[in-house]
Amino acid sequence: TQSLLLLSDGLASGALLAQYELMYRKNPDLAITEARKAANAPKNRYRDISPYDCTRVSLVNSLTGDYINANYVNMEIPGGGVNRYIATQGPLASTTTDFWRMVQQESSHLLVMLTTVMEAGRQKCHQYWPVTGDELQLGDGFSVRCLSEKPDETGSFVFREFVLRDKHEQRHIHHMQYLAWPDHCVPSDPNLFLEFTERVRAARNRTLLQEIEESLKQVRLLDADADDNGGLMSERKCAASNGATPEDETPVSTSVHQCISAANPPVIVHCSAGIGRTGVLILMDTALALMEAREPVYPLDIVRTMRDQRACMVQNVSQYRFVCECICAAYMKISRSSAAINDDDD
Ligand code: PTR
Ligand code: PTR
Repeated sequence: TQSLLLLSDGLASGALLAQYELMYRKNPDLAITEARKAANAPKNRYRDISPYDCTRVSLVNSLTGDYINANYVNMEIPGGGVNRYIATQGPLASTTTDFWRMVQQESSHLLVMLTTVMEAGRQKCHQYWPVTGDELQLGDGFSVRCLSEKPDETGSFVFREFVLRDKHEQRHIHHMQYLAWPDHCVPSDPNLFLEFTERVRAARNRTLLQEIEESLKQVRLLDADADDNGGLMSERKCAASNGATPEDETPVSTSVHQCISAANPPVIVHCSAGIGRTGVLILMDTALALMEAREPVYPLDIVRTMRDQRACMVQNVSQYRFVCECICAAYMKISRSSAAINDDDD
């Protein structure tokens, strides 16, 4: 309630927006050098939108170098772990294989797309997936197939299912696309935007749960193995699978924890440049997670944390105002539903 009052007062007085205007777009202390190298420059969709070196995603399995215009964005939720994202540009035709290599490398299951391929007669993103039933060959036995494509009831979103296949593995990917949201703008309907964000949260939680179950199954298997081998095998294997050096004293709970954090893959979010609409969605999703954890929401602090990981996130003041209004609306929705529950109790 305190946060809600601060927010709605700040919006009404304009103070909130004035503070936003004063904030740096790019953290001046963070270097951007890789993006400017001659070999990497053609991999950027926009000359003025580049990833910081320190948080950029470095590809280990690309034949054309480790560079991609993408940053890790980690948002800590006190008492609730870390919401992990990768914010990236809409792939170019020439970076499509790199994009899918990133999805594979990061074990991501969820892709969120906040642009359409064409807007106002201009290409905003390469169509980096095949049509339903088709497979797109990405070279070297690597491919992506589209299993299904379903619009939602309102025609505002499209949901797709992909299978990403390499020689030795295959991975199921969910794709969620928001259709009616041109760049530099805000969505036409805040309720639809809230609904979309809630759906992204639900999809992430579903896949996260599946991953945790999978990891726990592995731990149980390894524990059974350890019983056979009389000792600490499970921790060793688990730590090794995380690239960590096993400590003989590692308690089992620590190894389970490591497995679970390895099972927290980032949600990959992109629009055209990967800053405006992508920033809005990550801000909203983080605010909802904070509300759920009963933590206060300070939108400007969230924007700063995001801009310390990818420059220019939440591109303009109208986008910032829009999210602040949506956060207020989400607060009201929560307080209405808890009031309704209290009424039921009476
Ligand atoms: N030109 C961008 C815009 O107005 O959207 C903002 C921007 C500023 C983008 C700086 C990137 C920047 O990084 P650099 O100073 O390294 O070019
Ligand atoms: N130089 C481009 C421009 O200012 O138009 C960069 C750009 C493009 C910036 C799109 C933001 C954009 O929006 P979004 O990040 O939501 O795709």
